[in-house]
Amino acid sequence: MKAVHVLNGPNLNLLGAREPEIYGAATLPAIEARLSAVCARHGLSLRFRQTNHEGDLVTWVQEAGLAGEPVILNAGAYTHTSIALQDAIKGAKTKVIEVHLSNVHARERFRHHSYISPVAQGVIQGFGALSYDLALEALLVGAKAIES
Ligand code: CA2
Repeated sequence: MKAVHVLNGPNLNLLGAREPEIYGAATLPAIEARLSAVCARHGLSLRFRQTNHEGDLVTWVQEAGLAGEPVILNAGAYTHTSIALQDAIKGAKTKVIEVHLSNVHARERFRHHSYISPVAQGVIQGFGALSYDLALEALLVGAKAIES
């Protein structure tokens, strides 16, 4: 693994600016900085991106798949709606960890269903910004287990 892709969906650019009681106070650049430092320590590069457009996420998942690189994905509200994203993950045949800041099962019913979960390696949610760190840790531990 050379790079880790962290892909963020719609409205996550607002992180830290609104609804801190649900999503916490950390901003997306702060999360990126933390993950980037961890990746650097492991000789990996980090591709950290956010978009408000579903098709961008599809394209970026495809890119990661072609490169054979793992993805940490917070698809935001597209988690609950996007068959296109599920298809992209299935086709990419690369490791995808689904993350959420909030515990979606403790929220509205429409957030309980995820199109990502059935095709993800695992799901980490409810730990605020720490969900991203835990997902990266899972990838790194997983990669080490394969090496040894
Ligand atoms: O908990 C998560 O990480 C979510 O993926 C966040 C999505 C939501 O639709 C999912 O159900 C769960 C929403 C992201 C919106 O982010 C905002 C951040 C700050 C202020 C407003 C929106």
